[in-house]
Amino acid sequence: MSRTETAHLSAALHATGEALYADDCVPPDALHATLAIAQSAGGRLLAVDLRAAAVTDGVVAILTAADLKARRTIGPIRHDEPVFTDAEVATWGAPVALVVATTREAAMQAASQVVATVEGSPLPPDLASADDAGIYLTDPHVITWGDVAAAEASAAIVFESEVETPAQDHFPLETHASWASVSADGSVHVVASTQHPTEMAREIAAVLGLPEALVRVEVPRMGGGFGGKESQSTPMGVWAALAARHTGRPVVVRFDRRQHMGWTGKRHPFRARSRAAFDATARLVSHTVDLVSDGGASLDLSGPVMDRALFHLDAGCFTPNGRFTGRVARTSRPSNTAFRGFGAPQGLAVTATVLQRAARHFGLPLEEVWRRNVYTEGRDVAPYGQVIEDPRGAAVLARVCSQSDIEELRREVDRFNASSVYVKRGVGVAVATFGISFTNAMLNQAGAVVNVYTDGSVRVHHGGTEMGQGLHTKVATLIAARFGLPIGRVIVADTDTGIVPNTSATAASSGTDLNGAAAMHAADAIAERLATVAATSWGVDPSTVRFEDGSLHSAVGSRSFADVAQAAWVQRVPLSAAGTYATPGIQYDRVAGRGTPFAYHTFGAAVVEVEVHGLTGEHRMRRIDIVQDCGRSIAPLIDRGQIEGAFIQGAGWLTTEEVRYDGLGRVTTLGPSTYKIPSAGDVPAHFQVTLLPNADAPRVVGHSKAVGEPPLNLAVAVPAALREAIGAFGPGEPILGLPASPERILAAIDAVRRG
Ligand code: MTE
Ligand code: LUZ
Ligand code: MOS
Repeated sequence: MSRTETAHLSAALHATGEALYADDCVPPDALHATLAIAQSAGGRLLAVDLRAAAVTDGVVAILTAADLKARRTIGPIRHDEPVFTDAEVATWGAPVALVVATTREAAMQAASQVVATVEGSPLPPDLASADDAGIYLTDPHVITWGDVAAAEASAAIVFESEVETPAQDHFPLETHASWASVSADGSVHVVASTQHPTEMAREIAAVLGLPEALVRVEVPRMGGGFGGKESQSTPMGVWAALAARHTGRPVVVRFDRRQHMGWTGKRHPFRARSRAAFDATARLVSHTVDLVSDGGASLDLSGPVMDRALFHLDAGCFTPNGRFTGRVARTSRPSNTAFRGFGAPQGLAVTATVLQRAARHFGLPLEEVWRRNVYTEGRDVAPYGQVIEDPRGAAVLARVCSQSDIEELRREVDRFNASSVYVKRGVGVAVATFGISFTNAMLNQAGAVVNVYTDGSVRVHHGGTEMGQGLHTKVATLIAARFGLPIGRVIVADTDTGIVPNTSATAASSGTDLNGAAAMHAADAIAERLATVAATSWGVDPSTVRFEDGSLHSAVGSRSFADVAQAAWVQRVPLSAAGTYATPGIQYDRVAGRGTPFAYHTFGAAVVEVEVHGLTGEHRMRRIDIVQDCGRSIAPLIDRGQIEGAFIQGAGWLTTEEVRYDGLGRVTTLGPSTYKIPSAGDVPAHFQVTLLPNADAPRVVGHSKAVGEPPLNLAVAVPAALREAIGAFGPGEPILGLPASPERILAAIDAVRRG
């Protein structure tokens, strides 16, 4: 199986702007719907006055809670989100009505005329006040192991730290959008921008009171999801379907950037209180951490996000004793949700900060402290009891240190800092060990259908969605290689719950692992049949038939793939197959805090050099080096793109991106003028990404490893580098608030100078 550098199958369409997204194919007779919100951050809804809105030009219908005839609430885990608010207003964006009109402008105009009367007071507006008031969405999840008291008693040093990590907007270029139409037989067809078409279909069926089999959700492609469309696209489809049934016409619901940013959830802010004990050799001997996250108004996916944060508090480091607890606070903010990394970056950020304190205390380079602590053979049991198989943290770290020539880099930085008064440089290092699998074991399953046509072309349907990450390209690459065909002969169809049902979200970086394996099972079944057809014609054993260069080969001859497909059809041998996959060997007991939640782990390491301006607090990255374990990469170009994109997205989270809320929990950063995601100019000229060589992962499809989220975690190297640079301004310990805005960097420099 040869692997060439396949580009993203949609690369040309993306570049020319010809790629089609959900709302590019809205029928011309479609109506436009938009939400009317309570215009209040919380309390009890007493009345909704629709009179002015109803007489606005172009308005066709206005739907409210009174129009709900079956289930009235939705939500990915707990059904605690009203489709339309009829009692508690929990957050600013609470929807009280859906205004349907002939144009988007008319709908927006009318929606602004809806008047809701709300009485009472909102929930706490932020994590700290909710925690103080004891308002939570979950019970604590606790993982304890070993003997903390004994470990601390014999430790060389114990650090107490408080670490807060901020929110982050997903900022997909394509905002939320779905449109729906209803046929005469009552069946519902939805075209949606969602990572989870099955959940959307299920919730539409429940809210409309229909059998799931009558609801079909299709996903063409997304202009980015980043987790923001794992659960929070679902209501878009529900609203569109309700309105389509009510009016008998296709209806499109889309959020503009202000609505998207103002009304939808972000990455969860976290607060951590940590007690970390090290022995005299700078090895962690115990770690006790209390995590609280800001869940926002409803539960959404906050439970599993907290679980993943707890699982990644180990930072891929062997910690013999400890206690991790996590609890989700309830606030008036829009419900926070999945975001690339899914809690893991928040967990890693805590322990990475602690390791850096240890490095400073022991006078060791940060990479040396990582080296002494990462899982290695024999020091390889995670806090949750799983043995980390084939740990590669030390390998990626060693490679990235030599790739970046870190010793020389540190010498140069020291020389520079010795002669530069107002500008200082720093080097940051991080290792990211990321567990692959949904932590809820049942979600780790997938399905696919493969059709071979008599001309030898192949069409693949699988349950995953394409959001730019290259999933379809990877699946096409796998199937093409299985059949020995050029990738151009394999078409991956748009995702469709009518063809592959009961899917999981395309999330947890497992899209290729799960759907690729399911598609391979289907392809294997067809390949065996084709091999038998060809082998019979040659009088050889089918197991000796090879698929290569567009043909089937044996010791006695070759026939083209198309020729064999045609012969199979003539012999009435089926050319279609369905395949499924379920990850073996995973389970987790949440009460015991023990199990094997992950199929395997991925490993990455980064070295970053930054420069900080002491008068303005501005900084820039000068160099980034990354080594990432992608197993045997299925598509190296795509993996490289994922690593670069994820790292820069993580750097944005920790530096320039700052979601602001007012005292009611309302988002005030509603567009790119006030919310700064990184752009091409923020990427340094030296940005070197290497895939760990000879890294086959034997039990994963194509012997590859997942890549979508893990490298985002490596961005914790950026604040590490900033702290080193800030530390060069004076004698004090650098303590840096996040995101590391110029104001926070200046404050940290000030404190360091004062000692
Ligand atoms: N890459 C692009 N271009 N756009 C995205 O929205 N989402 C990320 C990652 N890479 C995303 C992306 C997230 S949050 C996940 S979980 C994975 O892609 C999902 O896809 P995969 O499982 O196929 O890797
Ligand atoms: N979604 C989910 C996820 O439901 N469970 C997970 O473990 C997960 N991990 C990463 C991203 N999304
Ligand atoms: Mo990604 S946060 O798992 O959608």
